[in-house]
Amino acid sequence: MADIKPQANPLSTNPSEIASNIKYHAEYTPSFSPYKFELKQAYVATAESLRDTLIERWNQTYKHFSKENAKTIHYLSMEFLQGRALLNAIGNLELNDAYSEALHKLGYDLEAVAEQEPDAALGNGGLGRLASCFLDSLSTLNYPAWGYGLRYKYGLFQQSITKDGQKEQCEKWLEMGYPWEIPRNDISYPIKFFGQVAEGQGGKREWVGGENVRAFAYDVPIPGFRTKNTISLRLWSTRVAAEDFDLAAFNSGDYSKAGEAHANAERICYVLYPGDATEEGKQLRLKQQYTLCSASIQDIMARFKERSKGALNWDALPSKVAIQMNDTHPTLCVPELLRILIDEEGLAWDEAWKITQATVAYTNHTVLPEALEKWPLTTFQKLLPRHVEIIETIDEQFMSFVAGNVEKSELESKIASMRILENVDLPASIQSLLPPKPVREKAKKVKPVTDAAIKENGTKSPVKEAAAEEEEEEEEEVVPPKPASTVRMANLCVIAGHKVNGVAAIHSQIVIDEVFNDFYQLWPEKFQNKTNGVTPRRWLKFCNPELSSVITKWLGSEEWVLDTKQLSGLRNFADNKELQQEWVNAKVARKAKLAAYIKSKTGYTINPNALFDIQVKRIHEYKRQLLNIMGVIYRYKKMKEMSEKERAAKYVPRVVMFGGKAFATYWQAKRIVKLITDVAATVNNDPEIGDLLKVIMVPDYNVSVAEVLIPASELSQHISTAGMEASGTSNMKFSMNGCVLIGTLDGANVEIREEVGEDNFFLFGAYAHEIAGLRADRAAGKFQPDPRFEEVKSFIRSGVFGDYDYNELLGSLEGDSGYGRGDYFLVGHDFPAYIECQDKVDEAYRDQQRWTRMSIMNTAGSYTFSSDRTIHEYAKDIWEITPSPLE
Ligand code: HBZ
Repeated sequence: MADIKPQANPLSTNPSEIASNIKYHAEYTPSFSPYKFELKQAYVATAESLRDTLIERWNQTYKHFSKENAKTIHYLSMEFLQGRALLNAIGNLELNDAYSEALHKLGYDLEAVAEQEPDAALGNGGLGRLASCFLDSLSTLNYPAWGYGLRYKYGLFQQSITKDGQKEQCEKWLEMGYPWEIPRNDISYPIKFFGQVAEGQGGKREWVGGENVRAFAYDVPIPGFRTKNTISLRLWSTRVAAEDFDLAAFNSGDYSKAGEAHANAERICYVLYPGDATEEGKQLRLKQQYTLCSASIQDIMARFKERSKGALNWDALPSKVAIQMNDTHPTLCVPELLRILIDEEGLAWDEAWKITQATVAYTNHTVLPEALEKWPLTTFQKLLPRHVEIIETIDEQFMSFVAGNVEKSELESKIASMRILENVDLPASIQSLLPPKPVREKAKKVKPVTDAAIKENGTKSPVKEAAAEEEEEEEEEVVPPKPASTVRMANLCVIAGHKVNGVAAIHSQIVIDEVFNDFYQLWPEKFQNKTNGVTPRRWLKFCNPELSSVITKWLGSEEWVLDTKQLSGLRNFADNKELQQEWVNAKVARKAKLAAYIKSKTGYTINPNALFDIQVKRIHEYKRQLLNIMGVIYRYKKMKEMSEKERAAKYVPRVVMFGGKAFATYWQAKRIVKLITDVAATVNNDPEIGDLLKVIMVPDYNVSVAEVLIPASELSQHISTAGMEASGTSNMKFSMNGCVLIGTLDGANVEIREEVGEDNFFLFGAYAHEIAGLRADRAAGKFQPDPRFEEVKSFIRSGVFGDYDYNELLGSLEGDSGYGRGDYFLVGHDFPAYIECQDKVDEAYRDQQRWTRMSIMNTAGSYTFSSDRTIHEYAKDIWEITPSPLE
């Protein structure tokens, strides 16, 4: 170590020179005291050394894109779940050996150094991780692309698991600095909120007054695999520009007034999804969305102008720019693009609308009605008055379009379901198109329910009270208070986007048949499916080197990393004993690593020979972690009722692992976490059960934890109520890593099962088309719960797992308890099928040869779930872009 001199060797691939470059960064671009060179410092200096190469490639890539002036995709997302970058960058650049050796010379181990990196967790689940996989594929496949997001100061909260369940702590990924980002101090845009719209010269709309902040760019280079192309994830961070600092207030000693603008501006990028129960919270969320959209649109337009070289023609924008809205969070890019084109660039409405429509497209990721974003019109009006005018115009023009395209008798209901503004009076132009209302037999005296009446009635239902009065005085009719007016973001996306896509075949069909069926009738050509995918670099090659080497050996080359179709070639060897043995060895190695990890994080010792059964995803009622843990409880109860011999004969040893975060105010989800931890505490300490069953709640599930869990998995659970999970992407990662899935016919499970084969997938549960009928039956009191389900609920209530009051959780599974929606997610209905299917899992696992075959068939069948395939499809069918490799 002593003989390694600090010296800048930015692009070297020679281990000694890399070591010098790392030392150079530790000493000449230090983020730490130069007297220390410990693991943390070694990590930062190593990251900075790699960054040199990334910056070089990044510069060349965008210079090249600019020269080619190729059409570019701009992927706008409120979430990017990047995870760690070091091993991913080293892997994509194929510098693993060089960096290992360089660090070795400096006295460090690459893996230990990489462990120092905090996860960049600027997202909360599948939607955010999908965006990150897409960037990896865009870069690898050489597509001209930009990712756009927000640089949250605090990432998704850190979760700890205590005896009371989940606790949240603030996350601090930026505390030690983030060596992967390049602050672009020269790239910033003004963002305005509030103010008024005034009429300027010639009727021009002018948005004046209000509050101003500036969004500053931070670029995170995204290297591709086996290519020099390196694209950028541009994250915006908000600050106050010097000219908006209130120097007079500061000098007069009014520091809070002077500091207010700073606090307001910086708050925008503090956290992802701040609570939105209050008006302030709603405003903050809209401010975040608008910041992302406005800064990105200004950036995109500035680049277009620059590349136009004096021959500016906005009509050409769609031939150079594609914008993808990752769910509805970036919807505001529609009115923002229109606003700039019309108010600042002077285009006429029709032209601007045509350009906007041809540029933007929308991906839907959910069918849950409560997840389809709606914002109160009043909040919108205060914060973005000019955008409301624009949205009103889109709404009105859309309604006239509907009037020309549907039966007159249906017009009112179609407009009500599809227009953007909800509970807003129809403009006269539309009103006049509706058929006249049938004349009532007898005009009634109307008694409106006023706010004052509601207050007077206190907790009594004003509607019931009024109804009682109506009985006495027949002439009166009660008119309920007018519901709040809202802006339906998804409707705006569908109307404005030239394409709308779902993320798995079954989901896209539900989007067409149910969620947006009225729109589909109008524009069938807009709707597409783009089944999700995951990057095989991070999710197989890098996280599971043991299995990757086996795959490479048997396929004869490593081409599968870029062409996953080749994985299907493994089918030819699924019964080969030699491959089976190597396959098992790889899995065993990863299971040992996971067992050590579990020990270090939870203190529990798990049996590495047990079946590793994993469910990791956000905690949500529809994902049914509750079904899983109730199955575990049933298993435990039956084990307790058996003799030791019977137990051993019926069950294979299992470790059931859960991981995932519950949104901080989602109480029912937090109760599920609490139940899991209570069950774990009882089962894991039961000497009678020993290694036959262990339950683990893995704390603080994130991308890096997934990279440890997934390669070690043997069974994974994807057990959502059919029709509710748009796609799922961890199902793809598990399958790719030779894990067998137990699941419902939901999301991408459907396609995974088709590819891996029915015999290699444990299917159970109601089908999507049956759900509505089952819910109706339930509501009509026709559902007879299985006695085994009732047994589990009573067992929990008996206090075996502690004295926590589980009535609110269990009540959600009952029809008339008043606690929930009458088992809306049909846990009770699917329970018997689920536990019977789990018995089949035990049986299959007992035959290790059969199991290994199933495992190989899963990896082989996962070939189509690469995000490379997904990105090629988006590129061709939606974005119309082509690759533009360097050199
Ligand atoms: O998007 C997920 C879907 O649940 C999952 O099925 C799919 O695979 C994945 C990628 O397409 N959706 C989310 O992760 N959604 C959110 O996290 C979300 C966040 C804020 C919202 C609504 C949804 O307001």
